[in-house]
Amino acid sequence: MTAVTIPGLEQAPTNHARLLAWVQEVAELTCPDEVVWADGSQGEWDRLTQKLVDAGTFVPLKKKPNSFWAASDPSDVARVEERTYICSVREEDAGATNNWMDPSEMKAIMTELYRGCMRGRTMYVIPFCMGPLDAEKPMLGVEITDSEYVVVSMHIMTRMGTKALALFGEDADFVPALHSLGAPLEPGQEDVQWPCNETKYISHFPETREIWSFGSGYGGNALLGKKCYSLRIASVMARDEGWLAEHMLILKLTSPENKAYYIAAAFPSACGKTNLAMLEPTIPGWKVETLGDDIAWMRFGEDGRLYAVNPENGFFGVAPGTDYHTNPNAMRTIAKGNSLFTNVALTDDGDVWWEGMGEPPAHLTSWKKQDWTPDSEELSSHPNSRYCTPIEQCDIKAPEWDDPKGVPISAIFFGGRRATTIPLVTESRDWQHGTFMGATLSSETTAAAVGKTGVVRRDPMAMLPFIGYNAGDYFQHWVDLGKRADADKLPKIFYVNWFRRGDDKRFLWPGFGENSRILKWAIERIEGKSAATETPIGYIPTAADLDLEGLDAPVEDIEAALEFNADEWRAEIPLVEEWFAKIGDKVPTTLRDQLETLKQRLG
Ligand code: SAT
Ligand code: MN
Repeated sequence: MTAVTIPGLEQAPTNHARLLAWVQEVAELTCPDEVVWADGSQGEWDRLTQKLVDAGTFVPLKKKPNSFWAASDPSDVARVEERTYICSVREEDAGATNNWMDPSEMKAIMTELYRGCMRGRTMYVIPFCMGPLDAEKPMLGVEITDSEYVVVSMHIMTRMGTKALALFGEDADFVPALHSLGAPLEPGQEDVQWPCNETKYISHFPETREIWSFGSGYGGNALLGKKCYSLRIASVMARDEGWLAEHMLILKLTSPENKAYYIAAAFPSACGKTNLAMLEPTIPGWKVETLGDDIAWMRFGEDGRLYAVNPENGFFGVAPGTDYHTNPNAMRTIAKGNSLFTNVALTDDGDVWWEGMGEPPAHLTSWKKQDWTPDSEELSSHPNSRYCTPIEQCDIKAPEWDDPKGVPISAIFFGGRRATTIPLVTESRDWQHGTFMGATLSSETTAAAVGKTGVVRRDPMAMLPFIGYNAGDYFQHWVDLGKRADADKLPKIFYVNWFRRGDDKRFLWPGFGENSRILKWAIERIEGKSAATETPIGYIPTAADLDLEGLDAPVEDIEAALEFNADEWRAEIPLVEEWFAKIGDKVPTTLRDQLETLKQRLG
């Protein structure tokens, strides 16, 4: 076979043989017009954002420097969980919570989809590094994509381009991540503003650490360093190497005595994780700084504590609901510009707007590119619309956010969105009990994934769509880590629910900045300074145990939010049993014992 010549293919800025061979192979399969190696430079950003403006995909914002508005195809707005596959060699290694297909079968199907799929487009090769570039073992990847939107988003969300490629040498290990919109252009064919394909596959090959994505341009399906690498593939690496890759924010909490604590917290998508990561405490003297809003990689340090690193370089936050009241720090971060906004509304004077920002302007262009007025029946912004902005320009980033050592975690919070049953906060008895809380975590579904919203589903460790292997084995991994570690060096685990409702359906807890009161109580528990009552489900504070000074909420509501209700919990047991039955034989004995203990305590 003679090698095809594709402009740019020969100009590779690396001698890395495996990378070169893979790029050649993909180019020959997908047939792009040219190949471009992304360098991550300002010039590249300017060139590609201009190209997207010319194509009608981006509208430059007049009110925010170097920022752009994009509206996707109305069908391509969220992660597609039913099209997301874990293609392990053995089906049982994907487990009951993942879609599975045999790797060679999937590769055969997708190879045919990829054949010629980049015709008429440019193929970009994006070397990237998840986590700090100066890590002892930098976590490298290369995304090949035919989407300029993906390249510029990767500029924000990852460390990429020349500085990442410098770490590859001639033989460094990397995760190959192939992405195509699946929208080839015939000669003369005019492009659409958001190319994508009705057929979508988001496939992961855990044994060979590969990612193949086709048909979608949406963040979680297309920015392959994010959920695909940093959670699905990294969770498999973490299992094999004895660490944790988790769907968690990382925040630094400093007390009035100037003592710093680091907290990691897992919530399902669109449950206020970004808001908590950037919280402004309402209690005097306490300070929050942020290290990350979505993903934490946690490894044991030499001192036996768990240290967390954020693999990402930007925030990809849900826009609706974000404003100067709920998340002033996110607002200040995006106000600096250098940001992308997808599926929010565009104002007539060239700014962005979304539901939750207060009084709407008299006229907007909606995310569907239609005229919108306050009388319109539809929302101006898609509920899963997003801002994408660099961590670097967040005023409250902790100075150590980029430290390759990571930060020692004192507490882990698991949270969900539940109208009933789950108290505002519960402290676990120990790591294994905390693992049980995490493994049985539940939440009402949100708009972050395609499908019905508001349905209660189990979302273990907020990782349901992100565990790259069998969920039972994943629980076992958590149990084993706890057994291996020195118990008093492990983070304390808490279960929170900001979303409990009263009989009249109103929220019982005001949330947002007031959540600092719960963080404070948790830290004081760790310090042995605050009280709690033991209940069958763990330790729960009374309203009197919390610092509620200056809180504008009726104390009866707080008590109702904190209530342990035995009847509600008895009703929860069959749901947990059903969940464990779904996971099957691999549910760890330790967790089955936890369930038995709970049943006995409930009587
Ligand atoms: O999947 S994304 O990372 O695009 C957003 C989310 O669901 O958290
Ligand atoms: Mn997330």
